[in-house]
Amino acid sequence: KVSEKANPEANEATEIAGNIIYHAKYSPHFSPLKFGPEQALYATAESLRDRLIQLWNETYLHFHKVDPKQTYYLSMEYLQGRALTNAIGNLDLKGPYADALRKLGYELEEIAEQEKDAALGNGGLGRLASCFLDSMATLNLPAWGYGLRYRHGLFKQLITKKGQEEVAEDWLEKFSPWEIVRHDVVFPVRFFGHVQINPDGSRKWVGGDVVQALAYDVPIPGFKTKNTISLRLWEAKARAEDLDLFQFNEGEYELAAQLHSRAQQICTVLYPGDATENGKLLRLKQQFFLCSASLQDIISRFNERSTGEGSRKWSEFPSKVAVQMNDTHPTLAIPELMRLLMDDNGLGWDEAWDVTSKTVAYTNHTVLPEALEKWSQSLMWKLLPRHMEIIEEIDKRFVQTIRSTRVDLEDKLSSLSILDHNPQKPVVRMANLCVVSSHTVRGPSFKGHYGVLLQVNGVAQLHSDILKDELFADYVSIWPNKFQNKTNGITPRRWLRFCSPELSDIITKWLKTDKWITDLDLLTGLRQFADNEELQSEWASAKAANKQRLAQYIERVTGVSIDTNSLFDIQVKRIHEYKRQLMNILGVIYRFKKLKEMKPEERKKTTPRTVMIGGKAFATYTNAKRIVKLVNDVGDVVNSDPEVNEYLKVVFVPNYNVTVAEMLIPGSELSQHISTAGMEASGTSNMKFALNGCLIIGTLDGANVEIREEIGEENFFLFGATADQVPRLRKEREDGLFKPDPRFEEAKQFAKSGVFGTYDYGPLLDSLEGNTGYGRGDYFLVGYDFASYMDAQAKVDEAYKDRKRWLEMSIMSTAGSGKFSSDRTIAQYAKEIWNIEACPVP
Ligand code: DL6
Repeated sequence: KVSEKANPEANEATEIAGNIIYHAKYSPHFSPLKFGPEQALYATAESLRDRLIQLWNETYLHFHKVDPKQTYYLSMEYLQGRALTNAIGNLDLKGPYADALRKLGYELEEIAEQEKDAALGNGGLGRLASCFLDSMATLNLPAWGYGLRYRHGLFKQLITKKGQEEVAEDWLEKFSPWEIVRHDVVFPVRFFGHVQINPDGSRKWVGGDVVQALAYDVPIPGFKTKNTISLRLWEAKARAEDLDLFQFNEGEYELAAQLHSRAQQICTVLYPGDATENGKLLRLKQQFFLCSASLQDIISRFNERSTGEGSRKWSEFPSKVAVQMNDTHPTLAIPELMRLLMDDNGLGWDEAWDVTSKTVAYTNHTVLPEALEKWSQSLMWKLLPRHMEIIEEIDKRFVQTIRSTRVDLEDKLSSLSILDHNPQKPVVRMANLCVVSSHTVRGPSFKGHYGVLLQVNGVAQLHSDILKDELFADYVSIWPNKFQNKTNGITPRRWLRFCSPELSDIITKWLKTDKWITDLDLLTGLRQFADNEELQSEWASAKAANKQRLAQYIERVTGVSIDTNSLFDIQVKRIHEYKRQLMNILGVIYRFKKLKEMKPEERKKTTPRTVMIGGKAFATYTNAKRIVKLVNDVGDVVNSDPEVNEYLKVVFVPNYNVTVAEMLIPGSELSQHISTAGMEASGTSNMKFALNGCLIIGTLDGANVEIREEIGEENFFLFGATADQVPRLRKEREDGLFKPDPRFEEAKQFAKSGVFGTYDYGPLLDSLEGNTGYGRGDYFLVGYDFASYMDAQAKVDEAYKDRKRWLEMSIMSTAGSGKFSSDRTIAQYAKEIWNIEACPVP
């Protein structure tokens, strides 16, 4: 007792332990007689949730009182991962929580391991949204995230003899201790129906199905601040009266509950297959559901914060609300806001348009044609008839303006307009709708300066340049100032401080401050010590510990034992042909062949490597699934080859998600970011790896360009064509002028030879030649880049032999990563797009 009095941390630990016991005892979810690791997780999480709710309430009340302009981030994806370690870290309670759990017989890490990932996303776009929330809270910005509460997320990836198999993921199997169901926040969302014209000429959308959007709030704590914001996830529910009791009592159970079942489908999975009309309809419903519920909520908050002197003027709306559309998935926010303003609140077209276009901003995350959304006009008329009227009107007015002001663009109108009237397949082009509707706003920006807010952005400099020069070039000629760049970023809390505490402590020790956690540019202070042997030795021990932890994990989940002295080479991201995992595995195949051909004493001189590849292939993407299968087949053969497996191991890491990334990235030494130049918008895993002192082998694509600038070209293994060479090279490939490197041919022949089993890899490998891929052979230029890729890999092998030089490069990678903090990205969005200011809770 005496020592506890003298030590406030011990006091806090005792209090927390009591609180955990309280939750374990009174939890309605578990028997009070058992306190296993799972109960301990839920009780610990609930004890933290109490604190978060307190902070969240204070934040909400403070925002309500100050009434600042707020940002609302609309995203179909969030990859939150686990929340326990993050919440404990952000609240700066690691010591007390670890002590409290120890008193109860557990280690904090063991309990954290019990938590399931909240994986409501697919890839970089979703994880970016989650990093942004962390930064918004940390920077004390008045902001909200809005998304959908998918019951099963994307899918869980199983690796079997057949390759990838998908099973439903169940993050809500028990329940999520983090979410707070808000029975007081419910909005109706309509689908189908028709437009009714009232006697005064106004229009109203009526009939159809109405489902309820029910809010679940996930508190998002900032790092060492009281500010705790909200990720509001919507769930779809039918009303009780929608159950047809008459039919039910007639025994027609399915018919009776059809509205319930249709409502339930909306939040079942992320990205349901869209090959069928039903699938397309469901995806469109999901997008509209997110937009409609969120906007109704935003409008009700705008009205709730009215000053009391009568209702607010709608013209004030853009000075209180910024809506950020994360890619085109939430584009329906535009016609929905117009509808709510005109049909429900009586604004005229011009006034509603002025408000809407000053409120919305759009981030583009891809130039891939198949990912640029287009919705069939007939489907839109069926599901959202009033919105189609509005979109037609936006398009008509845009076309009229161009015709009257820019005759030179007449022949471009068919591609610039929002509606594509191609008689075979009339569609709505969502990116065009976003660009036309997001206005350049002139207004007072930070600190009273008169600024211009530019409302369409790309996510890395190269990508934003491509948007301006190619994808949106004609729009740029109309609105030269509408487009800008916001290079992506990652949160340094989750992606260094919490996932690699050893390396973080070393950084803090050498910088003599932990302020780098919120001011990442301070990492440049490490440059002066990069060749210091003492730092290098500490750095090497931290890396070795992380490699050890990773090796144990790999053995546990795959059964493959890996050598911690080998070079850990990792490529983890969605499996896609443009990301070129196929080039990676062909390089491995070539390496394997050469190792087999070597004499034992020659092999001993090579650099031993463990190549790890992970990522999910979309369920209907055949070539991506073939790549997964190939990596696994190669792994089976290589890892069991007694001549070679001392020098090469190949592991496919199953079910890649945020938690797996937190294990892989700190233990990495080399990571591959090898997309065809011009195709990866940014990439964010490249930033996470570099921050963790991992060297990059990569092309000049996406954010690689800026990473290389920051960390120094001598610390980056560069290869491959540049974005401006790609069109010419594709043409040469098409015209049969391409002369393949013999190594490329050898690797392909070996892959086809049957060494890796009986699966027919012909169709996959044929996509690297002939007339396949995107209609032309080797669209992603694997063949062209293979030679320089293999040369760069040879340099990696040599560099790894010089341990001192390698460690110096590793330290320089971390030291140059300051720019890639999502705090920097979000501060730029706040200032240059949203015009919002920090609102710290006192
Ligand atoms: O901006 C986040 C993230 C980028 O880092 C990736 O480069 C980009 O591929 C991804 N984009 C998407 C959108 N759809 N596709 N493809 O996920 O955004």
